[in-house]
Amino acid sequence: MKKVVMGANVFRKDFPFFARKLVYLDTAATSQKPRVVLDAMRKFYEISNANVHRGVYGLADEATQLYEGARKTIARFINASPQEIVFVRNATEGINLVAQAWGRANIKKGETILITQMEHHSNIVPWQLLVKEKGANLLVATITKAGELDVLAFEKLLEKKPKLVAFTHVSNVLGTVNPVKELTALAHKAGAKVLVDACQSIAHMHVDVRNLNCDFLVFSGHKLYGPFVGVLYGKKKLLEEMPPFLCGGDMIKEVSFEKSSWNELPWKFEAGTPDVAGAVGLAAAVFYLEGIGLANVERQEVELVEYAFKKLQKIKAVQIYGPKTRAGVISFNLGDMHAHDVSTVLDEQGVCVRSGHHCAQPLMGVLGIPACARISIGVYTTKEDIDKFLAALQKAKKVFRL
Ligand code: C6P
Repeated sequence: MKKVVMGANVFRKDFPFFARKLVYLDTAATSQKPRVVLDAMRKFYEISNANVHRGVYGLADEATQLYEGARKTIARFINASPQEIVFVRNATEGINLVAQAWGRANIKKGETILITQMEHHSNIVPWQLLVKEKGANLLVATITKAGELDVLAFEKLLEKKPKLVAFTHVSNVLGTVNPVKELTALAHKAGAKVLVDACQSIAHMHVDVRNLNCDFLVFSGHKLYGPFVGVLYGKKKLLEEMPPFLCGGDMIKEVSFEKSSWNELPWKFEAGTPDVAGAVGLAAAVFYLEGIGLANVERQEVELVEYAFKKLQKIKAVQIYGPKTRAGVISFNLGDMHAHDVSTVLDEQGVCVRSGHHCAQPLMGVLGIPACARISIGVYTTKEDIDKFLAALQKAKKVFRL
């Protein structure tokens, strides 16, 4: 395990991206990739490239071993079994898989699904389509003024006995860290299954599906210092009971013109040729992060986000959204300026921050704003990055005469 020296970022040199002299504060949208991930993918394409689960020649077996080895690594990382790990394109596809395969088989007319006001569109729209098709209802748990889930309101809605509760671990706008284990226990007590969207937590804190006891969990590899591949975790029994989502090659056991039967888990849910290099790269990202240690990552990020939060709070005309205790995301507005204008002025100074509705339009409505700007950090973010951002923001203030 690498030694973590607080205040001095020892990880930045692992990321070739930073040859570009940019202040990259958009890790919540996607993270930069360490050299070990890029090398693992390059090596796969250069010397091990073959399709998986098909050929019986040595090279094909080598590719299959690498792919299935990657699955074992991801499974160990979140304390699941490899059969419970389905490779998908991204978290969005993972949620759609659950909505279509589990949801269509289990949600009936008049039944309910419970989400929260702080969900990303990916954890709203698939459920909207499902309830529309089934004549079911979508309930939404409110957040407090501070930007935390209103647990009492959540518990009240559980009295309506939802079949499924789907919520984010960390809000991509507010940075709020939801008490997943407690919420899951409450939902289970009410008889619901639980889906956790771990997109914004997976790279920043230890996620253990057995400990959380959630039924499904999704995340995107590209936010975990890996490539554009995603992961769906599902409890084995549930995945076994579910019909397939996408159909075609590799997900079948036997096919005739009349009927087909399905492959074992997890391949039942992986139709067609998967992103093998993506899985290999994601496993390399996991090894990289484990080398640092998730506890060290969290400690470093909490310290940095506290620093940024305190400094931002002191700038007149800055409005911050979300609670004080948060993960590595701070959304804000500067006076009445549109967030896109703020982001553009920051960009002119080499500072990359996201602006807009952050794929959380309903949450923007709750906050009473059309958009906001957002900084988000990763293992490579330095105090110097934050200082440069703050200086650029001061300049933006001048430009806008605030
Ligand atoms: N949020 C952001 O800038 P995909 O696009 O499938 O990889 O991830 C979707 C997603 C789902 N849930 C949460 C909580 C998310 O933050 C995201 C992606 C990015 O905030 C891009 S919109």
